[in-house]
Formats: sequence, structure tokens, C-alpha cells
Amino acid sequence: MISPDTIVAVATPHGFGGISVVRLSGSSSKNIVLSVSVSSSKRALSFKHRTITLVKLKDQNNNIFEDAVIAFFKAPESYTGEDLFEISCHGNPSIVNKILSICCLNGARLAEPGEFTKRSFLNGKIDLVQAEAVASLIHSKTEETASLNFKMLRGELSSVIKNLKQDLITLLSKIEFELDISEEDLQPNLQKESHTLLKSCKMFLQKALNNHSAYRILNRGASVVLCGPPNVGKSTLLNFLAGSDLAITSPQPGTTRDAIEGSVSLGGLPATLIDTAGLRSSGDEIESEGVVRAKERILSADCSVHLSDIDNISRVSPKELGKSHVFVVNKSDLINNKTLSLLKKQHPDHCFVSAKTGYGTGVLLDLIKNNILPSPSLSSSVPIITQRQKNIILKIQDHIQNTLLLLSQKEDVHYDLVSIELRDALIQLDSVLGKTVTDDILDLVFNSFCVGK
Ligand SMILES: Nc1nc2c(ncn2[C@@H]2O[C@H](COP(=O)(O)OP(=O)(O)OP(=O)(O)O)[C@@H](O)[C@H]2O)c(=O)[nH]1
Ligand SMILES: [Mg+2]
Repeated sequence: MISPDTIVAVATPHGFGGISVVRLSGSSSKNIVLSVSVSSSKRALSFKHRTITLVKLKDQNNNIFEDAVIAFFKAPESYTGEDLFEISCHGNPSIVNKILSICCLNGARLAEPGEFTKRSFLNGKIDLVQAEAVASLIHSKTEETASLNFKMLRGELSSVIKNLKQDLITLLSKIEFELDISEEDLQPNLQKESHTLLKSCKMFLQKALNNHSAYRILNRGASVVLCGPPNVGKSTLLNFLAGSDLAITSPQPGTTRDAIEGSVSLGGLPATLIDTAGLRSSGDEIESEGVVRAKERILSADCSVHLSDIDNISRVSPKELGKSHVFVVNKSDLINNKTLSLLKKQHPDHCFVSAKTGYGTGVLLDLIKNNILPSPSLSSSVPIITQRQKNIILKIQDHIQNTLLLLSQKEDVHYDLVSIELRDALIQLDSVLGKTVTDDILDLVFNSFCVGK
């Protein structure tokens, strides 16, 4: 249910800047804005839909403290579907806080995270897939996913889901008809027709699922962990690749304890490099804790870079490899070219680098990127953008698979069971769009938003 409250929040990032924007939405927003605005022109304070008005802002003691530009969007033609005001003021936190508190004194309340977009959803302006695209667009780390998220916001994924739903409804109506009619009127091609349609639905959904992990990494950036035994040069490599003296390096094994992060671009893909404690068993409690944390990072990272020393090219147990991995031999500068060529032949699956001179690091970055994202960009299919969508699509895939199994019977297809599976798939499709979601799912979606969006 939509709360009757009028809500207020700052929509721009906190801090100092050229301007900040305070948003106000709800039925009392006009009265609240009128009670804080001063203008010599009465006409200006009539606030017309989609126009801006220059006013002075006053506090509760009628002291003028700021010049502001106010934009007004009248219900229902606003982002939230309610009367919506955007007050642009100087970008200073004390001015912003003053506007927020005066609005609250006049009847508004501070908005929850994502509450403006939640109202937009509850007022039927956007569906849940579009609402999720708003959050993803705000957090996009690459141009490719920013433009993809914008397409989702315009409704591209929603219309794909609606088309799929329409196909299943058409099929379901034929199946229900088959169940109702007499023997003579049976539809001879129904079994084959249904099979073909559901197979293509399944393939389409599979492609969208396959693109999800690439999308996720492109949207939020990749995490790459540098790991291996102590003293092999993990911290030196982090410093070289990040171009900054982030981690302490020393010839003493066991120098790094806490994970240290740096940023790097993998050919346009933003990545966080994570330097970790050298993997060994140690009597030192603090170092051992560092090793436990390093192992956790290996398992959670998108790629783990396993370093060895040129003197001791070590093997890693498959259990400790992580999601995707690259083997690296460091300190190549310590041997001559002839020995290096020989070692490269003996270890063709290893990348030879020198964190000291930078030798081989360009090749290493390419290798890491290719490991994380094997294809250069997302294919033309529309990807699924959130874990919530992914979980539901997996359930739909199950129903489609069950239906295909029922339809592959040689004789006596159980159309009554097919009908049940299709109905369940349709319920799930509705929940992707947010037509049948519970309040706790909505809270989960909108709590991940920032305040003011
Ligand atoms: N010659 C040479 N020395 C290197 C290279 N990389 C690192 N070193 C040296 O190796 C020693 C260990 O380097 P670190 O980067 O501290 O090694 P680490 O793997 O982070 O070690 P821990 O934090 O103890 O696990 C330091 O003395 C570095 O200067 C390299 O490419 N060539
Ligand atoms: Mg280190």
C-alpha cells in the first residue's frame, strides 16, 4: 500500500558541490513548498506543471536563507505519479539539511531508501523489472551496462517477458480447449506445436541466464584476488598494476595480513585487485587469520591469480582454484632469456611476469579479462539483471522442462498436468514483473536503493 505521507530526501550525493537537489513527493508537497518559498510575484508561486520557478527559501522564523530553483511535476505525470517538487539549492550539506528539516517541520517525513521509485512502482508508472533497472543504472560501472540498463528502464526486458507470457497464455488456451472438447475435435498438431514453442522459450531464457553473469561483472566491475605462498611478490604486483604504493613489501615472508585493495582497468572493465596474506600454515594467530581470509577471498572473487616464484613453480590443488583462475610465475627478471624460454615451454599454462620491471603484465591483464569475460561483449539477447529475476527464471525453466517431458510422451499426453505446469510458469512470469510480489520482496528490492531515488 502507498503511504499517504509526503516524503522528502536529498537526491544528489552528500557533500559539497555546485548544486544539490532536494526531492519532495506526496499530496501535501505543494503546501510544504509554499510554506518555505518567498517570491515577489504571486504568479510565480502558482507552480505550473513541468516549469521551474526561482524563489527564496525561508526558515520557520521567516528568515530568508537561500535562493533556489524549484521544478514542479504534477500528479500523475511525475516520476512517482504524485505531486513532485525538486528544489535545487547550493551544494552545501548545511543548506540541504536545513531544507530537509524545514520540510519535515511543515509536515513531510524523510524518505526511506528507494521510496520515490517504490511509489512510482506502486502507482503503476513502472514495473518491478524497470524499478530494478533504475538501481542498476545508478550503479553501472561501464558504458555498455549503463546503456543496457537504460534500455531495461525503457521497458525492453519487460516487453520480452510480456511477449513470453502472451505465448504461454495462447498455448495454455489451446491446451484447455483440448481438455474440453470431444474426441473428434482434437487438435492433431498440438503436441508438436507446443513442443516447438516451449523449446524456443527455453533456449531464449537460457541465453538470458547465460548473459547474466557477464552482465553482473560488467555492471559492478570484477574482483581479482592475488594469492599464493608468502614472498612470491603479490604485494609488489598489486603496487605495480595499481600504479600506487598501496601495500608494504619486504623480503620477509608473511608481511601481508589484511587484504589490500587497488583499482585497475582490464581493457575498459573496472576491476578491484585484492592482495592477500601468503598461503602457509603458521603458528602466528594473526597470520593464520589472514590466511583464512585470503582463502575466503579466493572463493568469492571472479578470478584468482595464483602466483609462484621463479625458483619454485608450485601447483595449486583444484579445491583452492576459485571461480576462474590464472597461473603466474613472478620474478622473471632474475633469470636469463634462455632459461626463461625453457621454463615457458615446460609450463605453457603459466604467465611469466616481473612485478619489479613490469615484464609480461600487459599479457597478464588480458589473460585475466579473457578468463572473466570470455566473449568480448554481451550478445544481442536481453540479459537478466538481478539475482531475484534469475531465481524466478530458473523456476520458470523448471516448469517448461517439466512440460516438455510431459509432451514427449509417445501416447496419451497428460494435458491436465501440462496445464498446471504452464499456469505455474505464468504465475512466476507475473512475479518477475512485480504483479504478484509480497511486501518483503518489495522491501528487499527497494532497500538496495540510495535515499532520494
Ligand atoms: N627481483 C624481483 N623481486 C621481486 C619481484 N617481486 C617481488 N620481489 C621481491 O620479493 C620480496 C617479496 O615481495 P612481496 O611483494 O612483499 O611478496 P608477497 O608475496 O606479498 O609476500 P607476503 O606478503 O609475505 O605473502 C620483496 O623483497 C620484493 O622486492 C620481482 O618481480 N622481481
Ligand atoms: Mg604481501
